[in-house]
Amino acid sequence: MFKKVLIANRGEIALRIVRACKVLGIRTVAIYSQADANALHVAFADESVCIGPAPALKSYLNQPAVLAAVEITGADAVHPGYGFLAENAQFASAVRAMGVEFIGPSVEHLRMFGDKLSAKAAARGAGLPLLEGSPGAATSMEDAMESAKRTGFPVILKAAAGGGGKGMRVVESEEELPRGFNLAQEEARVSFGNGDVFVERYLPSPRHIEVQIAADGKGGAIHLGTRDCSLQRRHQKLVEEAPAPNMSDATRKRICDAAVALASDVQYQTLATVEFLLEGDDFFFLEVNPRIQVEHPVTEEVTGVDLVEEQLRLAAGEGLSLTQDEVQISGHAIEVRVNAEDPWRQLPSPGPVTGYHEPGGPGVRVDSAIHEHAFVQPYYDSLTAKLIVKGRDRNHCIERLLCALDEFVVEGIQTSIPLQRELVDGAVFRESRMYTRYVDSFLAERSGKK
Ligand code: MV4
Repeated sequence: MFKKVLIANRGEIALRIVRACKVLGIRTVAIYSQADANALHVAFADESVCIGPAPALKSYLNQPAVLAAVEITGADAVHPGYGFLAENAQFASAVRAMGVEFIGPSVEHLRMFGDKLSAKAAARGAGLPLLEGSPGAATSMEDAMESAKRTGFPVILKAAAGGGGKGMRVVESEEELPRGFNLAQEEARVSFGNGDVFVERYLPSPRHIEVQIAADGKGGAIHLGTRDCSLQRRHQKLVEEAPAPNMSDATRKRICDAAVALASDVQYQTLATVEFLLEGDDFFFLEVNPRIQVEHPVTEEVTGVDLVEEQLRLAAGEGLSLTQDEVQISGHAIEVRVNAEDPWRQLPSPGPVTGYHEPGGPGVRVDSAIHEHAFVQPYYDSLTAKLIVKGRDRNHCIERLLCALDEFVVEGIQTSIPLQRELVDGAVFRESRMYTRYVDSFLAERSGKK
């Protein structure tokens, strides 16, 4: 096992990684920007190094500064968390070139899954169901039109280098295609420096279902069940749960087997999430997230597996700690992301926290990076804490969650909690009828009523 892990991240995930390392007897190094000198992840790590000024480009995304911190602290592994440099193949390669382990997939797999077209090709190779569309990048407007007509409208145009919704455009008809194609291509070029765009059949109201997998790099792979992340706004997830509700056992088995087949086929190593769109009993491969995800705790709560520990062991070459038969899903877990934002307008709400009380009681877990004297920085993502609640079944979990949300006090800044409380208390969520555009329609209806 590693002796000293440098955590190339901040906030709740940095703290989560510190905790997993401590349990395994690994020393931890925090890196921090000048704005984060008083942050909790710095306080709880064994060592810390300031790597630059507040803006992420000058600190957490500044590769030479992060690599210098690795060098001077003598860390033998780097955990990138999520976001920042977690899926950066160049960074992973630079870390490994120093003889230090990057706790994540190989550079080859980061490249494979960083490009949506090569990810789809890998999924096709492993026999996963895909949405019809262009065979590769649409090289011209004519090419895109030909694929769209063959697929049938509506179609969606997606940037090959995209992800998280950037560079996507829905096109309803032939007439709209030229404009949509040019806009998508331009947005892809500006955002990613790669204008490749592909065509896919558009599903108007699918569910977003994902499967957690863990793999040993030698073709051995297991899944840790499903999550439903359909409650999103502007591609930011608001509520996630495990297992995905309202799915037949047969569909659940097929989707989990598909995710394992892909991981096994490409000889993947470490953790990943395989994302799908689900419509009725049909599911379609979307993309692979080759990292620990924000919503990993709901899977931990229903499987009893510490995913960050598992990730550390896999990176150290120790292999999987359990077999597929040993993965047992029990009960239900829901996570609410506590974002520092105006819940109705989704505008960031940074500033000093003046009062803070975390909920408690059975089945309640809070992964947080704030406290009653914290300052929420304006420079970074607005995620400040995650409330994860477990119950014996979904209804029990919802009741516990509502109590916990009512107890959760954060003063001085606005949080997303009031919106999430209304969402999880509503009939659509209670009856597991969520779909990807549901939050938008909920908000449109709500503002109409006021
Ligand atoms: C789609 C889709 C409908 N049809 N692809 C959004 C993020 C990126 N991972 C893919 N996304 C979508 N791809 C086809 N062919 C709808 C979405 C989508 C979405 C997916 C999951 C959760 C929320 C979403 C919100 C808007 C659009």
